[in-house]
Amino acid sequence: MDRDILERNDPEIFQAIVGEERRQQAGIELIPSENYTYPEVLVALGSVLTNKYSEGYPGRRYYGGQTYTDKIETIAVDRAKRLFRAEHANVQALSGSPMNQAVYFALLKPGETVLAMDLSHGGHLTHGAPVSHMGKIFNFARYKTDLDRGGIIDFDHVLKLALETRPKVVLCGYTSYPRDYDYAAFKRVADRVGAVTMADVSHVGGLIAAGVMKNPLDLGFDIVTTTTHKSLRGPRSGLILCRSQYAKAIDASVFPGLQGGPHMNTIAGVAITLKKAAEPEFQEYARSTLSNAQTLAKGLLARGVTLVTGGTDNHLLVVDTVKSFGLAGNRAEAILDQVGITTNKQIIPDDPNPPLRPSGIRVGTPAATCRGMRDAEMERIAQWIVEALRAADDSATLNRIGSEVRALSLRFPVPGIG
Ligand code: DSN
Repeated sequence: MDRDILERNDPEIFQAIVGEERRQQAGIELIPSENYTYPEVLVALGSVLTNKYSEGYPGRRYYGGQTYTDKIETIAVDRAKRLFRAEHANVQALSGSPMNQAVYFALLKPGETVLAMDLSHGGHLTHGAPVSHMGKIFNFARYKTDLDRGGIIDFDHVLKLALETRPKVVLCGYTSYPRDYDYAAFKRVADRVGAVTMADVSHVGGLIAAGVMKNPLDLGFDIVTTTTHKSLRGPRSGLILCRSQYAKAIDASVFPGLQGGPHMNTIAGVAITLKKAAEPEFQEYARSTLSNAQTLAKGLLARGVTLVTGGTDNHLLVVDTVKSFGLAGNRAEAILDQVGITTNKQIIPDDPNPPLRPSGIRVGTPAATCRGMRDAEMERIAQWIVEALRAADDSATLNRIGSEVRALSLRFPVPGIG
């Protein structure tokens, strides 16, 4: 960003950006779906590529002047295929929701059935929440986790549901599920009913790219979707990876089915991200993201906190704040905001409370790990979370924790903030 020109010509927006930079630098980001992208990606996002219309695909565009955009998109596609061992990749989805919508429209007619996770057990809005357009257009049948067995998925139950509802798509992959996914078991269910297998791995896309979590494409899945701005550390975008037999339908569904011009500045940022994700430093980052989540979980459990499923296998934890602290999730989120620790309120499985006043919060380690925080910091964060939520209305304690959080945060620079 040419900062001077913006400061001179639109000081209101400039100051808001500076304010957000200070907020990000002075606090600890624990929202599991957030991360800090690379400075190189910020350069691409702010480049002249944003001026260009590129409807179509490389070599088959509806506008002229595509010498460089074709090159960029081809590089992004090749890197995505290589990194995820995919037969085909589409890099044009503008973000997570259109990415999943494009897949549904490629595979289903209105009214056909998708078997997906119940929202309160970790499923995503685009996995057919009744308030979403997708929930109205397609029919979503729901499986849940088995809380008596540590939050695993009961595949006898999933199979029974599949035999009853005959889904065209069996979908796994979630937004607030702290365990790994048993892709092989999902595939067995899908094969029994002749369904297409789809995994939305948006949360763990970076961990899969780094090879520290299983890749559903290696296990025979047909279609995998992932956003690029979570554990992958890229710009806000979506990737659709699939077997060749679905390539044509997926591409046509993204454009012209659902979208117009792709955001070429973002696609350049995705290409940069995918190159970085193939480097050894990224594998080390992904390993640390997982081990930090273990340390954070241990620190919370040791202080008597109730975690949904009792722990985590990935980068995120769901804290039952009602059971642990007698606080609704929105209250817990607000208290932690006050001390500079950012989390998000979260419904827990079969939550009796509504989404804006749910029973929990979600915390995760991708962003903090990106800044270089490790075990010692995770242990300290667990202590602060518990102290702050127990203190609740005690402003002296919250002020003291707030100063400590700020002091620690300033020691760990946020990438991209100069
Ligand atoms: N909003 C994302 C998340 O926080 O998980 C999913 O869309």
